[in-house]
Amino acid sequence: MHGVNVSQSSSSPADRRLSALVRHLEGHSMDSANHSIAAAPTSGSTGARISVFDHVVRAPEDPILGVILTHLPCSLCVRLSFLNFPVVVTVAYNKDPSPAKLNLGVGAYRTEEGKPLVLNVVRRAEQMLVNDSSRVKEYLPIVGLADFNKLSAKLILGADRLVYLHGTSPAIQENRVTTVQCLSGTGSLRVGAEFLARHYHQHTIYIPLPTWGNHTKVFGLAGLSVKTYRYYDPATRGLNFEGLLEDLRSAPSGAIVLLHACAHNPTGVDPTTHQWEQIRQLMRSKALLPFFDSAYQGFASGNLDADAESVRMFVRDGGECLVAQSFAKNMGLYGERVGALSIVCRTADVAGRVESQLKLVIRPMYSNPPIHGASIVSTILKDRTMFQEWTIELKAMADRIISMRQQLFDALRGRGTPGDWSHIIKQIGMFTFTGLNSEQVAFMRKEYHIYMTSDGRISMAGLSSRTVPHLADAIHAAVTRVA
Ligand code: PLA
Repeated sequence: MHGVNVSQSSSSPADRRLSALVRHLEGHSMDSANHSIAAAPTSGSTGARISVFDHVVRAPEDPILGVILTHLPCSLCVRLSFLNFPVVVTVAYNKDPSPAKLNLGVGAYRTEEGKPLVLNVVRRAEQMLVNDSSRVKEYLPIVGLADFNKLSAKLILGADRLVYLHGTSPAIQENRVTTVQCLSGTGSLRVGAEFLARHYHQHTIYIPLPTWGNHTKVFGLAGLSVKTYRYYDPATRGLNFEGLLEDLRSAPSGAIVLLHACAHNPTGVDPTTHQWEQIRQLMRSKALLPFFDSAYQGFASGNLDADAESVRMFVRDGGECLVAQSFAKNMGLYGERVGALSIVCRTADVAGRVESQLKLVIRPMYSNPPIHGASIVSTILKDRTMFQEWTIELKAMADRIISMRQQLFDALRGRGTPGDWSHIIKQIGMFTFTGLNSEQVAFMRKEYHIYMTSDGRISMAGLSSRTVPHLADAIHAAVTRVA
């Protein structure tokens, strides 16, 4: 509270309203006796009009999945963006009647026709599941579907060369990995975070600056203390490698470090193999614990092995790490919420004990995970033909995104748009971190009906050859007309 302490008994009604408004804006609950929630009856029969939830303040919308807040006064916008809540969000796009509207906010793959895509191999797997009359809908074990867990670990940890999940990581062969099925990437991060908060001696986690907005909340709510390490350099629109090394060097020994396995969100900037190796050496020398977030395996380069290489480097050295995996993007299973948390340990005995404790995290949280998505994934991963079919469809999605980068870059060059736009083709994965500022983003929304997050991130997966010219026109206008 910023010195606001207006007594209810001695203040005027105007003072009291002001006080209530301040409390509302600052998210504090009503605390005066007159508004005691305990005194408010829950039954409607007494005629009471005060809800027991009257003190609940409206929460800000999610910057990526939420609804746009067009009515916010500018002063509040400034305050919210200062607090790291980008106020421009994407789903309000649905309310926009313009036929030219374009949603480049959320990272969800769209076809050249702008339609969501269900992979053929996924449809086929679902058909097989439907036709299999032996399938039942009983609860899964707390840790999920055994086949799914085994195959997911192989997919990410793999071996030096992965030919249809053949070569196996030594960590898997030695039984040192425990894998539990979780609710997509987010759920895997959350379960891992809860486990670390209970059982790991260091409670500080370093996350890159910037990073996916939900990281701060997932780790903070689990009880970890969240700090950042330098990652992106706006001047070069590339990696601030020296800053990154310096920050990790000065982190306390044993601290947890969140690393994006590939296709860093939102910047699209990844370390090179050589830089990864330097990061690995530094982290191992300081006993920093790697926690990989792998939300885009196969989506970045079109190659599942190449996109897992950073993780495998850390597993090959025999050290420990955590990996959160998501099948939302690479199998297009966004709404199935299917993912896995693997914890690579030193010995099989430790892995067994870790798994027993993961069960204690999961059981009171959601008891056990859902069966359908995991069944689709394991059906595909355990069949050689289906696996290969998947890799082909996955590569086609990645290639389309890469070609959108080239087309957008060419369109801006063609228009003579001021600035160096080569970062569009250099960045990797689903997003381009354009470098457009929040005023330019707002301008593009208002004048061109193009929606993106207010940090200037655009989802390349939402673009098509048909919409590139519209986006290029908008960027050109924004850069030339809005400072
Ligand atoms: N980690 C990173 C780095 C992500 O970008 C996302 C999703 C997740 C984890 C979580 O994915 P999942 O739980 O759906 O498996 N980021 C999206 C969607 C694509 C979102 O914000 O939820 C994004 O638009 O940034």
